Amino acid sequence: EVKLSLPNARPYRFTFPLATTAFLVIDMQRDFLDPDGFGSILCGNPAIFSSVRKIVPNVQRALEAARSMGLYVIYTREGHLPNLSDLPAAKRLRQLSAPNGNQSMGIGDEGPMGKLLVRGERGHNIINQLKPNPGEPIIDKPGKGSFWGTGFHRLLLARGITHLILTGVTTECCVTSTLRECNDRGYECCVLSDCTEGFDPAMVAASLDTIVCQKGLFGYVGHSSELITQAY
Ligand code: TIU
Repeated sequence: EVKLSLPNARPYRFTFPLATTAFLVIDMQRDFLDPDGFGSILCGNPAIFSSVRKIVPNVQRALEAARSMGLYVIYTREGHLPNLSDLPAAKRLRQLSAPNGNQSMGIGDEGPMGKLLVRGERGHNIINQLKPNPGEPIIDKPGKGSFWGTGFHRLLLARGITHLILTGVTTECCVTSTLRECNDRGYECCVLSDCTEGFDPAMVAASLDTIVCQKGLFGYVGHSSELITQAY
């Protein structure tokens, strides 16, 4: 069995078997990365919002390394059915915004890239810079975590996945929700710190610190440079 590692990960070296590690690209959708997407409208702060874009080249490089190593690449997208039958009120009512006193907008409302966070709309799709390769699975999820209402767990079990390397947005929301859900199900997880971002720098930092607290309460935090070094 071939094992690789990220020696300088927090809280200590992350070792992963090549054959049973998945590389996750979480919610790198126009709705979270484009200035007129759901995330921008929700976040309401163009300066902070634009910081999520800076991880795109890092995720591109890490993804290419993962593919060249033969890691199992899995994408996720957050979004809802066009009739919103999978959108609970508890989510709909908490994901609204009214920037600059404008009319409040939420999931399912018509935005510049189609209905916000709705499957099949332009805003819902993965950004062009990170297009999935043919055959790479895309998990469409109605929640922040990747397990509820999806075939994600089945996919991991069918492949015998034991370890996951996580990238994507946002750190404080969908990335840590998925990581914690994976941790409860027995998966070893490592987030790449330069390949994740969020809508609040303090929350991003606290989210990453919480993963590694108590000698790795939820998992590891590593850097893409160490993954890339091993790939070539
Ligand atoms: N992908 C993801 O994190 N979805 C969110 O709703 N993020 C927020 O920060 N709200």
